Amino acid sequence: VSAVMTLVAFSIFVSVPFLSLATCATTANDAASNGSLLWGPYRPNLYFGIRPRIPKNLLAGLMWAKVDDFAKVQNNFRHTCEQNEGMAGYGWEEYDIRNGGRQTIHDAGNTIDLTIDFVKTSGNSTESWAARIRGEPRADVSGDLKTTLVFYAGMDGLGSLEFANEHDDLGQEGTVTLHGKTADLGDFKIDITRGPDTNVAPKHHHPSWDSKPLDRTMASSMRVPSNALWQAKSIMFTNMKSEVDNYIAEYGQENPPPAWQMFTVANDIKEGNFHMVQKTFLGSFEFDVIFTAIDAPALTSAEISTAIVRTSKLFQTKFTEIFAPKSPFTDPKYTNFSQAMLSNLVGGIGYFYGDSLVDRSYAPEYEEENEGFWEETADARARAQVTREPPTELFTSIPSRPFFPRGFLWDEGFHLIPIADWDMDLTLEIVQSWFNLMDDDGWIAREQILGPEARSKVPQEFQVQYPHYANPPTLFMILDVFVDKLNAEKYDTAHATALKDHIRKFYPLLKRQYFWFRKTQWGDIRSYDREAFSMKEAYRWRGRTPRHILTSGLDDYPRAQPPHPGELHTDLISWMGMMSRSLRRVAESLGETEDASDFKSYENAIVRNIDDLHWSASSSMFCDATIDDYEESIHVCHKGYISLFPFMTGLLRADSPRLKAILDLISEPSELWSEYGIRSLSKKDEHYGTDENYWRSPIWVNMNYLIVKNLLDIAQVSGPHQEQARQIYVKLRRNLVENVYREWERTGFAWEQYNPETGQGQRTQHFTGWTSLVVNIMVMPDLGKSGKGHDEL
Ligand code: 6A9
Repeated sequence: VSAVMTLVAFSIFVSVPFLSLATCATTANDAASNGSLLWGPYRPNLYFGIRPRIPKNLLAGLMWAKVDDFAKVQNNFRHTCEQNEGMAGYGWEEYDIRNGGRQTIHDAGNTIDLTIDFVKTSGNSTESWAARIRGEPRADVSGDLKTTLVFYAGMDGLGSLEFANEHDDLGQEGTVTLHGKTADLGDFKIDITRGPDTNVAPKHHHPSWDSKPLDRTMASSMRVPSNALWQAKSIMFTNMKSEVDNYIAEYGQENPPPAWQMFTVANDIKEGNFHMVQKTFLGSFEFDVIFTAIDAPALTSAEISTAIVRTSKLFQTKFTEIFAPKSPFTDPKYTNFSQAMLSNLVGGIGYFYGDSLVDRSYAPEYEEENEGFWEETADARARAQVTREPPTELFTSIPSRPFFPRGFLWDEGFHLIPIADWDMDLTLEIVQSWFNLMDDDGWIAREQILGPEARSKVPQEFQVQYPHYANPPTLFMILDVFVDKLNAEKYDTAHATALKDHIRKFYPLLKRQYFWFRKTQWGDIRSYDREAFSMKEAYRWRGRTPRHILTSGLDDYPRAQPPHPGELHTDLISWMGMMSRSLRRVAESLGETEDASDFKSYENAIVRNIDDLHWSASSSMFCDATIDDYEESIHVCHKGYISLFPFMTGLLRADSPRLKAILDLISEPSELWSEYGIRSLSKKDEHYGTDENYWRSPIWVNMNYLIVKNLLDIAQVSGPHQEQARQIYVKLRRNLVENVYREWERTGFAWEQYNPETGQGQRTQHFTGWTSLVVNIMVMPDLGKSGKGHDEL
């Protein structure tokens, strides 16, 4: 009973973040009209959170906890995805953004496995959806498991939402219904069903429950500030706490109700903008949440069952067509794995809306012209004049639901590689959404931290974005995919025309961003004594500190020491080469011939200068460059991903004299090769595995994807290194897939990076962003000869 005291000591408050200036996103109506994309689990930071792709509208979510122990209930409540909640794996096993899919949640801490089938059905005019929520006690459960679940819906902004039931009906009618209305959605209802008769409520054995609904369904309404709605768990606890206080006032410490009767929201239906439905079950359970237009018949439980089966079949058929793994990954275990990886990537797509913080002071310190510039820029950042930019929207996939549930620019180009094969129109929507964020100069912020919910996950010093900081332009890799589609003969004319129209719409933005990169990230080549400078193609990331170039994406990879304004970066010039090439191809496909020839000459000059400025003959590798104490230009060589960049961005031809050295470096076990993938830094580098060791040895799947893909390209055309490339390709492809698979099987998760000595997944858990590229790697051709190519290396 003393535990009752501890629970009374909840530290609960609902903080009210800054008022946001509501502006209307111009694309909201487009979004609403794109029916099959309207609804989804677009709050991927939650285990299950639904919203439409419309700003300031309905938000729904699910929370649950095991309720057998006073002291633990508060910590047991699940809502936002967290890495430290003892999950034994969770995620989408099948998911197609158009139809829905199935998520399972293995909640070891609460000894329950949840299965959530989410299905979308489009009626005549309205999009409907249903979620079937099922719980099954885990094998190791002790005694009678009592689980409480709270489904909530909140109305952000203008619109109404209220219970249709009278207080007394609950439990008698079985279904609890919310009625709502917004300008975009019209009149709608949400039914929370009672579920089948197999559901059992815990026995009622305390006088406090004499007047409560027998099936333990409680409905509770509250009014909370719109911009605090995302704090649903605190809101619920606030509500629960006053109930708990009431129980204690009435029954004292001597005879309190058991935990599962005490941890309840108030059974209190009234006007408000936040409504909860709480259900408590003994053992396994099932119920549905159904969204339909108000005058449409709600989907019956049988119809939902049919929709679930149909959704699964459609997914399986489509998956087999597009992503059936190729040899040697034909075992069904790889198919399940691949389906889960793709589904988590697509199921992780979110819709974000909110204001963001930008320093638009354009302070002179940010010019980075002087030696020691990083001290000036650090000072300037400390004194930053931060403006709160008006709300923007972003439709994007994310690196990781528990840890980075928001958009990252260069991650997104990688995410869209599998997505483009799966759903081209979806890809266009996402690319469009990102390009809509571009400012007048051509800048897109690297990290999209929109609104207070997103900011709550980011330490303050990382919240502000700077309009002179770049990030690799990986969305241009997707433009290449678009152009490939256009050029593919089998692409039908209607699709090709639509795609071309889209690209034409993007085109001015692409150019604007390209010239923003050239204007802001140019490299100073005055101190370099080289020939081929007519085109001055050289580049330097802005925003570096002695230890990091966060803007490059390879945060702590070793670079020139100390930083110097005359430094030149191999990865950035390579990205610029890739960008020039894609733009040239886009311009060609649109018939913009003059532009195409301009981009072609930039492309050529970049390729020439990569060789001229970045190839170190003495080290036989590509290197960064800088200016030393004697004002001489020198190379800064650290074998690793940076030295592979001209290759990884597809700028080395099959007959390039540099290729042999690259292939040797990749395949050398004492340098980059490991049994689990290519390491970020050579084992022989003095910085190998040191300090943060983020990009200083671990294996990253996005970079490995580029390596495999370019090996494949070299292996498929005749050339002096074709056979060597083929052999490395066969073995690397196998190592990568097998390792990510093994770790997924072992831990239940995909990981941010993999340990080069053991292959173990590490850093961020549930990293379902670019690690999902294994899906594409599995469908690449097996170039192994007689099935044992892997033994030839
Ligand atoms: C800091 C801490 C809860 C780092 O995947 C996103 C990025 C990549 O773009 C980048 O290349 N990740 C890579 O080096 C993760 C960045 C996370 C920054 C957030 C706040 C959160 O604390």
